[in-house]
Amino acid sequence: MANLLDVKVNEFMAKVIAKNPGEVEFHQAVQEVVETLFPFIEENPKYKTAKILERMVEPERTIIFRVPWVDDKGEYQINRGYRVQMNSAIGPYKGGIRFHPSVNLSSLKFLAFEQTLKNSLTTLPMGGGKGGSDFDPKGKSDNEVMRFCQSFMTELTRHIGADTDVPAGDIGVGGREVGYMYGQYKRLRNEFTGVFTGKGVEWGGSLIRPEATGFGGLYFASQMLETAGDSIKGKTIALSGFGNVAWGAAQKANELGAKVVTISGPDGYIYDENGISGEKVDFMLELRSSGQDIVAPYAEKYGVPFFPGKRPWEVKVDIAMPCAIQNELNGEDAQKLINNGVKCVAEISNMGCTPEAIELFIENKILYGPGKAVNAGGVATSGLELTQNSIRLNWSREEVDEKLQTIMKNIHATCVKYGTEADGFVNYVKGANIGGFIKVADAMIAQGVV
Ligand code: 2IT
Repeated sequence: MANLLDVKVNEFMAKVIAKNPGEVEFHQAVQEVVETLFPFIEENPKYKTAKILERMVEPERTIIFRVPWVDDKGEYQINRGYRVQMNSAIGPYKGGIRFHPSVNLSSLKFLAFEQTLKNSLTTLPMGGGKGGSDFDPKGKSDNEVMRFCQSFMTELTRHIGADTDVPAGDIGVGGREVGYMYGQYKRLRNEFTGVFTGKGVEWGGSLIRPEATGFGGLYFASQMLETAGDSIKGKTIALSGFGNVAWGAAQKANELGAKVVTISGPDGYIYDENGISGEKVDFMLELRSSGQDIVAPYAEKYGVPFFPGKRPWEVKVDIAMPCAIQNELNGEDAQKLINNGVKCVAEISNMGCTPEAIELFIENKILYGPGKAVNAGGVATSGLELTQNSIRLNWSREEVDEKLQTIMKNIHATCVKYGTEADGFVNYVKGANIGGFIKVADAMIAQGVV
């Protein structure tokens, strides 16, 4: 049976690869999902008859456009903008906008594909989408960022809407960029609507949204440990990245009694054995607003070691939490973590671990939570922002946080429901993929050939 399934997965993937040549990140994301879903689909042939997977790997719509702008020297710059509208079976397309030099059609298709399952896991009515540009915010002035965002939104405006497609932030897109894009949308459409999430709290944003991805990741990791009869209290944590996600994660880790010992940037990582807490967490915001994309100044300021060009996965910790970008933790890193006795790997970045790393974690029965479950608190809180926009009310921090905690608990329970194996080990990859798939698939069947 296993062999026959392998053959079927390979046949399916051969078609995906032939139809989407060179889109390696997209192939990777689809492969992971297909591997865990095929056995489930064999048992539930209605999904096969309706060709749900074949439809899900084809975006409903992909928009690619020119983004021209003028830099501070008066020179013309041309970037490429994208919006992948992947799946609207259960709600308007929903997903972030990423500004990063690595952005291309492949990375956005992988993100939009993951987003579809992730959004379904949140239980809120949101379809899947993702967008962005190869624009590199590093070293750009505020005015350059604004001109770029306005140009990007001038085209994107005609493709989005509060009931059509609702973008948000992602790597390289924070409150400032959301503000510039929302402002331009509003100007062009003459509408003040919940067309974007991650808005400022004064103009329709939700409390906790900036912290939500990191908070949710910690809530999820807590659940993983508790289910395994352990607790997050007193654990040491390696975080990668130092942006919005790592910042929220560090705050909640401290609140829950854990100790964060690393953060990282493209330049290397810092190791703070006393723990990154208090004003050191706030310093992460300063690092980010410098626009230099480096973490080394933390080491200078607090007199701790900096490891240039290295990733934090060589440090002995109980919990590893990738918070930066796809494929930031590979097989070699996974082996180092395992040798050092890691107990839990909770991926807060999207597809942070390579397939080799995931295989090693699962083989060694390490608690491994995939991004689409662990980081779903971000988009879930976006969903809560949209609800607040619709009812024209703002909820308190406590109200939002309580809802976020309930959502993360439910996602965890869904993973346990569909991912628990015969020996009691929870395969969270399987649990998240099947749990996210069912609602989307059933909606697609109900809506006919769409
Ligand atoms: O990857 C993600 O889930 C996000 N960047 C957040 C998307 C959203 O719509 O809040």
